[in-house]
Amino acid sequence: MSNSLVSGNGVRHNWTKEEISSVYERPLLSLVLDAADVHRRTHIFGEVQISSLLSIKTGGCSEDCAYCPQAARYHTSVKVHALMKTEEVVQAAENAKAGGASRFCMGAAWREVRDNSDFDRVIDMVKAVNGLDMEVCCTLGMLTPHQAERLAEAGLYAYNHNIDTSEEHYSEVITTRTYGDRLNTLSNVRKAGISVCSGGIIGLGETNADRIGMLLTLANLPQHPESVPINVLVPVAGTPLADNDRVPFDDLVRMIATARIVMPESAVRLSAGRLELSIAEQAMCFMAGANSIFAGDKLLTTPNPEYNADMEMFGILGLKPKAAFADGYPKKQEKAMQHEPC
Ligand code: SAM
Ligand code: DTB
Ligand code: SF4
Repeated sequence: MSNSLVSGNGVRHNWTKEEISSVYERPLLSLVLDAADVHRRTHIFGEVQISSLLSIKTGGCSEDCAYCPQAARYHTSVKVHALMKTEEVVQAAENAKAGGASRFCMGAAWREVRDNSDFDRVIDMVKAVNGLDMEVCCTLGMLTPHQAERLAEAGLYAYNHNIDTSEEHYSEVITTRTYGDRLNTLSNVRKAGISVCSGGIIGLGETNADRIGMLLTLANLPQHPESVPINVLVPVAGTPLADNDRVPFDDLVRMIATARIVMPESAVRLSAGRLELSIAEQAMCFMAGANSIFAGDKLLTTPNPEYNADMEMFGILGLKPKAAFADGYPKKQEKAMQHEPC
C-alpha cells in the first residue's frame, strides 16, 4: 500500500475498489499499525464512546432480513412487544446514563416509520431523553424527509441505518427493500442535520469483495457517516443464517482497520458479536481503530457482555469513556447525498 493512502488528513471520497482492497489485504499487523497511526492522528487514542441500546418495539417486523431474529416470518424465540411507554424508556435511559453511557439508542422492529400515534410517542421519547443530556439515537427503519425533520426538531442526535453489506450481495440477504432505499433514508437523515450512523454485518456469507464494496459505498458518500458500526453476525436459531460459519477474528480486525483508514474521522463501532471475543481480541480491535461500543448486557434481543466485565476491560486496557456531545452537533446539509454507482 502506498503511504499516500494514510497520510495527511486522509479524508477522501474517491476511493477505488482496488485501493480499499489493497488496504484490506495487507499483512495483518502492518494493517493494524497503519490503522493505529491514523487513529492516533484523528482521535483521542483510548477514548471510547459508549452507547446503550434499548429495543422499544420488538419483533413482528414485516421485512425478510435473513440475519434478523425480529422478522415476523422466521420462527425465533423473540417475543413480540408493542411500543414501550415513554416513562419506561426514560427510566432505562437514566439507568444507562448512570452506568456511564453517553448515547442512548432506541431500536424499533419497523420496516419504516409511519405517521401515526406510535411515531408521536417516539418523538416524545426523543425529547425526554434529550432532556437527560444524553446523545439520543434511533433506529426505526426507513424515514421520509419530513419524518427525519421531525426527529431532528425533537433533538435527535444520531440515526442508525445500516447498509449491511455490498450492493451486489444485498438481495441475497434482504429482498423486501433495496440498497437504494437504504441510501435514500441516509440522505434524508443527513439533510435533516442528524448525525449518520451506518455500517454493516460480517458473517452473512459475503466475500471479501462484498466487504470491500460495503466500505467503498460508505467511504464514497459525500460525507462519511459519523459512526460506522461493524457487527459480527449473531446467529439466531430460526433465522436463515443461523448455521453460518463463525467469522474468523482476523477478518473482524481487517474490517475495523480498513474502516478506520478509509474513514479516518468516523467513530468505528465494535458492535454485535463482542460476547464471543476475548479481552485480547477486543484489544486488537481497539488498536485497529475501534473507538465505540454498545455496552449493557443486551443488544436489541441478543446478549452482550455484562457492564462490569466491560469496565474491567476498560481498566485493563486503559480505555476511557467519551463524554456526550464531545463532537458538537452535525450541521444541517443543504444538498442531498448522491449515491455514485461503484
Ligand atoms: N428495523 C430497523 C432497521 O432494520 O434499520 C432497526 C433495527 S435493526 C435490528 C438494526 C440493525 O441491527 C440491522 O440493520 C442490522 O445491521 C443489525 N442486526 C440485526 N440482527 C443482527 C444479528 N443477528 N447480528 C448482527 N447484527 C444484526
Ligand atoms: C447496529 O449496527 N447494531 C445494533 C444497533 N446498530 C441497532 C443492533 C445489533 C442487533 C443484534 C441482534 C439483536 O440483538 O437483536
Ligand atoms: Fe425488521 Fe430491522 Fe430486523 Fe430487518 S433488521 S427484520 S427491518 S427489525
